[in-house]
Amino acid sequence: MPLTDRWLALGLWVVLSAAGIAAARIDFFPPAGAREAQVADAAFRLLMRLAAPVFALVVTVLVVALARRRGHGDPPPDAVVGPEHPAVPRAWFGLTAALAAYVIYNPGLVGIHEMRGDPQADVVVRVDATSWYWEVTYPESGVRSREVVLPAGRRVRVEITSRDVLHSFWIPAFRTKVDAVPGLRTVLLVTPTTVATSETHHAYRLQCAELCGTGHDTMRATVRVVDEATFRRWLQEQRRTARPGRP
Ligand SMILES: [Cu+2]
Repeated sequence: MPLTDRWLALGLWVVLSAAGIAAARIDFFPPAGAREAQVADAAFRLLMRLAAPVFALVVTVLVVALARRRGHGDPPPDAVVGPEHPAVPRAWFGLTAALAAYVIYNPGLVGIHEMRGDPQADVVVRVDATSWYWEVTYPESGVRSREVVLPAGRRVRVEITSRDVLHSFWIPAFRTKVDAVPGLRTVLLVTPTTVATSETHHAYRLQCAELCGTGHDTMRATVRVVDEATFRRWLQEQRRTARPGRP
């Protein structure tokens, strides 16, 4: 390849890589309302920064091949089949394999440990999915509700199941999502960080994220993250006003 083409290719790669790395700073997501959401967003940004130079190199090679290395007609009988420089594909394979191994470790294993490594929780919430609504129970206080009320700054263990078909528990502000499976109690550990409600931001809603029938899109519930004193008062209030058989 002529020297000018090499410089052009290098320049294109640098510009595309820089654009990809800069794009990782854009706020793609709704506000992160939980410690786990911050971990997920940091993982996304790290993966984007690592992937940008790799993808930029693929695009650069493609552009150079199309613009400068096109042949005309049939290839000559003595055409070289295979790489011009055998060290290049070997280095490419080694580098991308090393990157893949690294991202399995971080943010893969490191991120899972940060999100789920500590099984301790301050509050337990049970969520039962039925086509097409959610029922929320606070077993420590015997309260049942149709909205999810959580204390900010406390680690919450959400135990999820379904009474009929597969559903999925998803609060966009928390990022993480867990299937509601009939016969199983799946677990989501989350630490809400910000006082907010469905009225202040639409990302604070419990939304089914598994296609479950004609009412799937309407299968949502209000989410309210409140300070701990308000949470305790709400539990007491619910207990006082609860009637047998009333959800
Ligand atoms: Cu659904």
